[in-house]
Amino acid sequence: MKILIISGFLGSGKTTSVVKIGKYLKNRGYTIAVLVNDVADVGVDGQVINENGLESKEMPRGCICCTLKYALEGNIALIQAESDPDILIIEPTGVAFPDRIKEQIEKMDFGPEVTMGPIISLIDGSKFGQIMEHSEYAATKQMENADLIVINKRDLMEQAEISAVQNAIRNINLDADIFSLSFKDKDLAFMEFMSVVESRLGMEVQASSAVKEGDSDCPDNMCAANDDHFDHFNVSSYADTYHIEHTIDTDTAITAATSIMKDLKNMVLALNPKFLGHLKIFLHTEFIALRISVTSYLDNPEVEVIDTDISDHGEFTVFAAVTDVPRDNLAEIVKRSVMGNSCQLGISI
Ligand SMILES: Nc1nc2c(ncn2[C@@H]2O[C@H](COP(=O)(O)OP(=O)(O)OP(=O)(O)O)[C@@H](O)[C@H]2O)c(=O)[nH]1
Ligand SMILES: [Mg+2]
Repeated sequence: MKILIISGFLGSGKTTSVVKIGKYLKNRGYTIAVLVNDVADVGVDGQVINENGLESKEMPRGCICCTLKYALEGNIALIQAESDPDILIIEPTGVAFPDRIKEQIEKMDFGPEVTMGPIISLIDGSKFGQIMEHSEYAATKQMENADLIVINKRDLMEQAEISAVQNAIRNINLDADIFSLSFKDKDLAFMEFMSVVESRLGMEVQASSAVKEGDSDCPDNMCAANDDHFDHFNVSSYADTYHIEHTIDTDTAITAATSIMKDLKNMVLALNPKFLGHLKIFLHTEFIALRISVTSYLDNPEVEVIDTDISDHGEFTVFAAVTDVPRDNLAEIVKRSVMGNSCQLGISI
């Protein structure tokens, strides 16, 4: 089993890339499992990944690079015992440091059958300036120890901007292969990227000792996490799941999720007009599965309908992880946006 870590700040496109990379590798004949870690009490990404036809296990409530390292060990052992896939893709939280995770896994005793593949770090190229301005030290750390760095969301960038971000990243990491991609769209560059990923997955058996004990220069206190607050990016998080007590049609589901997201974004803006992070809603009913995301003060809510065969009772999860807003306020505005809109749209939860 090879382990592929796909890291990157909140909203950089990790889950989107996990789905795309996972499906690609599955089509190439590899067996795949995904382990996904969300910062808040309730996860969203595991549901999105499952709906896209990949096996995933979710680890909510904390961060696998600090508070959840023992749970990480237990989950990898379980996956090894249960399905022992060719490739285990790990999506850490957006506030995790990938070299810490790699270092911890290498200290765990899974035997020679478990080896590390490359660390992939994503950055939302269209928000590179804002992210570096807010959290240069932590964002730099996420890119420093990556083997492959992807400037994602190329579709939102001009060529000159891509080149400038490439140069800035080259100054941070002299050795990594740097790609600019759009994981969301069909993109020829994705095939080139995947051929490098596949060849790295093949050769990493020898390279797996690259991070040795004590190599990580990320001090323990940088990963301090209390009450869903992650100090190094000053990110707080809150999430909750709501059951819909009756059947709702597809239009009502989309309208409800979009209105909740619009209100939530406006309420976050009122508390922090320059917020970064990720507001996301995952909703499914017996007719539809969809997710909506906002990854900063600059974004408009984006609805993505997921092509799925799974038909289930109505339920949705609202997740918020943003910079410089206290967790209590986040909890309150998530509840207010959900209650206000459900009531207005006649949805009982
Ligand atoms: N325009 C554009 N949007 C993208 C691209 N990749 C991802 N997105 C969008 O960015 C938002 C966040 O994507 P996710 O894949 O959920 O990001 P993430 O890094 O997994 O987020 P967290 O797990 O919450 O940290 C979603 O709305 C995606 O559709 C891309 O290449 N271009
Ligand atoms: Mg994700």
